[in-house]
Amino acid sequence: MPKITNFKCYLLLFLLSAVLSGAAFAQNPLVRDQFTADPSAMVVGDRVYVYPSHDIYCAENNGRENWFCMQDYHVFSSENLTEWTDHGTILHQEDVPWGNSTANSMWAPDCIERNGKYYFYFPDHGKETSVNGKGFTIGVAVADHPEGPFVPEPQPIKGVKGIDPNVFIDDDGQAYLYWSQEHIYGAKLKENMLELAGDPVILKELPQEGLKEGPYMFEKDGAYYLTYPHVANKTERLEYAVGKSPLGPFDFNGVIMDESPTGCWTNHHSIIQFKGQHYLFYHHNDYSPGFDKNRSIRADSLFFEDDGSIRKVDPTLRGIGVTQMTDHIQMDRYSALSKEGASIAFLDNKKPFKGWMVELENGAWVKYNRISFHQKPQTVSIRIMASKAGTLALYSGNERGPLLAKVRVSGGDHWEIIQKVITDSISGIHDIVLVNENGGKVAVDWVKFE
Ligand code: FUB
Repeated sequence: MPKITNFKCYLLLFLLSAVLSGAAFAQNPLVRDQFTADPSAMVVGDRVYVYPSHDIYCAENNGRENWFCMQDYHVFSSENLTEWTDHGTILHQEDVPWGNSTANSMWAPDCIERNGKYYFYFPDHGKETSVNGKGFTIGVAVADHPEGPFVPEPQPIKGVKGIDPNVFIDDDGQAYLYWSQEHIYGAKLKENMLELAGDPVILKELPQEGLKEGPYMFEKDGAYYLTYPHVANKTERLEYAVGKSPLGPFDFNGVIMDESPTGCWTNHHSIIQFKGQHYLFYHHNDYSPGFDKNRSIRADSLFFEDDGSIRKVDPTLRGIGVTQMTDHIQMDRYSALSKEGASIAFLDNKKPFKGWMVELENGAWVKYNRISFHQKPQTVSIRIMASKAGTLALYSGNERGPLLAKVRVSGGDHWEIIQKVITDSISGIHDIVLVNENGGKVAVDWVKFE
């Protein structure tokens, strides 16, 4: 019988607990086994919780083909921004007492904590409204914990018609609800977080032309940032306006993220500060390039200039967080790629959730940054497929070294896992670069150290 070492035991237990708790390993997109959109991120202590919409595919959704179809919400959390745990369904359309249980309209939500309770705001159609009309209103479900269970209130919030709720609590304790319906609206909330405390106002200093939706408010250094997706040209891009109070007036200040390079018509975001760094959560349609109502949530770091303006965020595949050396390091979620001879493709076009590979022509390279070598690795394994025999070089830092391993591939167009002994000692946090040094085209799935 093979001897099971302590290390193997821990690894088995870790993998088992990851499978049981629904852990997902990050890079972009963050969630890798289902469609997710409209991420609303919230920091609770040492963890980040993300409340996205949950897109599914319905061939004909309530008579409207190829439209959004969302029946429930999951919540995901992480303490390292790398491993995300799926806590499962927190609210289903059938559980909303006032909602139309077949509307498939559980659009973009938000969640906020107040006095130890978690208030989850979500749009839905009421029982009486036409599901394809402008019948959206906004409800609240309340929980004692960020992962639920959430209990929906018997009625939606009075005086609110629209979608995309966002709640912000100012330093003086006053809470505000924002939402959209042709315009972006804002209103004070009562202390109970369940009722409006005053009439809604239209936040009208925003661009007049083109759809605006998905408001997200935050405060930094006394400035109130009203951020929102806006169709300035063909599809939504993320913009922001700044004011001196939560209900404005606001001045348009710029673009946070340009239109999606993957052709996703919508974008929808949230911004948090976690352990001293700001992050932008948003979505593209990574797993569904041909149908942009099946989206995937992502995150990238966000930076402010000295004058308080937001530096535009370029969407990356690498995303955020530090990757452990013992994880499958998905090189196709690269931090840098050679300009020529390198490309990304699905492993299986018919099964997108299997993920991607990076294809490297002779001389091309791929770099992956921020890997934690928490123990000195002895070996590296690479899952690879090569058209013909050749050699790849794996470096730490950049393509000039130090060299970690030379990997000889046999060719023959089949996937193989090649294990090599590491030639240099490495510890701490490092980047790695894989270079196709000679031979034909290779496809690389992942790299892993032990
Ligand atoms: O997810 C459905 C809708 O698409 C959201 O409510 C909008 O913000 C857009 O992302």
